[in-house]
Amino acid sequence: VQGKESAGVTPALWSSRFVFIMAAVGSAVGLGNIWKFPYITGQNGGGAFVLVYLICIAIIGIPIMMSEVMLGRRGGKSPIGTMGAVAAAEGRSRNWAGVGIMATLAAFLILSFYSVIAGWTMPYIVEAAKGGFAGIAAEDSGAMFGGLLASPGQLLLWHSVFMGLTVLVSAGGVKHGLERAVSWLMPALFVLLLILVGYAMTTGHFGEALVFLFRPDFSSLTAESILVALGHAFFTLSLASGAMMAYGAYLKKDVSIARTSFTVAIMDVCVALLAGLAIFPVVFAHGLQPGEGPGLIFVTLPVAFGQMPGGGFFATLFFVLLLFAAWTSSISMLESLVRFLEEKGVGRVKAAVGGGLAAWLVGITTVLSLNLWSDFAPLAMFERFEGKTLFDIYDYLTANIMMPLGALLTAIFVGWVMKPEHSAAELGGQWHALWHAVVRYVTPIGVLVIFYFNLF
Ligand code: LEU
Repeated sequence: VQGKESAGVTPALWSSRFVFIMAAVGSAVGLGNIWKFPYITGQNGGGAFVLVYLICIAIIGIPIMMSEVMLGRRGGKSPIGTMGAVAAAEGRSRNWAGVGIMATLAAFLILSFYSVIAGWTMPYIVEAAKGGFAGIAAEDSGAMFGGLLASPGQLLLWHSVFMGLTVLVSAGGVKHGLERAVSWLMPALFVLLLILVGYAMTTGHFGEALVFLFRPDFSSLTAESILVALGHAFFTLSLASGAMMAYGAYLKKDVSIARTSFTVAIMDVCVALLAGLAIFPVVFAHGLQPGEGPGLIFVTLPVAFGQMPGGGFFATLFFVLLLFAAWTSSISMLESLVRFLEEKGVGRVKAAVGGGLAAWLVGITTVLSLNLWSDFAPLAMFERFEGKTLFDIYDYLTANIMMPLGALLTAIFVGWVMKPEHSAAELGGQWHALWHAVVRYVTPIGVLVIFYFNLF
């Protein structure tokens, strides 16, 4: 299966385990940790949701990450090519490529709206650099964010810039730009989050935030919150989107997939929890709503920066780092499609530009659903989608349906279709038995149960 015979594609392997970890962490750590995790935690009532999310990461996310990296390395192709090739090598139908197709599609849809949200960081960088947050009140911060959303022109501009940046790196080959960028970016982001948490401790509401995040109140937990937590475990680890499978294809044989996956998942979770600890004290200190929604960090953080000594500097740095974190994630979302097109004989530059352009076009519908189309709820005939705009629908469809479904099929494939000797050859002895039992039983049953309670 190792053949790299596909038309004109000669992927260079990551130069070390460290570099793969950096690329994988770069993909995993992004808006999902800093933008999405706090706001969905706020919407889903805090502690119990966080606990379910952590459980999902541990018993479903990590085993699926191991599976995807393993499949990617074994197949050595785009996720679509890999799934087809590995299935064929097992003597099974090439239709398993469908799992790769769904992952590529999910990544494409996510990229389309991810770019719009990532674009928000840029006007915030400008504003922070101008000192615009100094002493800002919560209402004014809310109004500033509202003003941005109300302007389709601004959103479109920043969405275009961000997609351009994504295509730029993708066209040059991921390995090239990524290796150096991510190795200083992640530590810097970490330090900055620690500084923010340090500030949050001075608000006098840190204890309240700790209780909110870590004391589970199961009465606030609904079947839908559990599905959101599960979906987010995949989203935040870049699973079921082809990203880890595509990056796994560039991984050297002698690297331990299990250890690497643990490292990536732990770093990802730490960033999310730090973001939560930085944000919720500010939310409580200023009487903001935890359930505020997608604007949560964009409304709360300027208030925090505005009161901090040196806040203008830290705010600028923070939004720059958030932009970079989103960038290293968006690159990975484009990768499965670009690799697939390359295998079909399209040149890398053309593939990146074409894929990026298509995602950009779809992204325009997200731009509009934040303003001109904010009342347009195309699936309102289904109760679940009442009041959901196109942006909400893309988010729901990818995180809550396509990703869990993709992960379920991946688990079935590695647990039941692939011969255990073959997965053992990639994963090594120590972890294999435990991993195999988990992907055979725990992951599929877990996902099915959560789906069941959401449908009925
Ligand atoms: N893991 C990324 C994030 O948390 C998203 C993924 C779909 C690439 O931002």
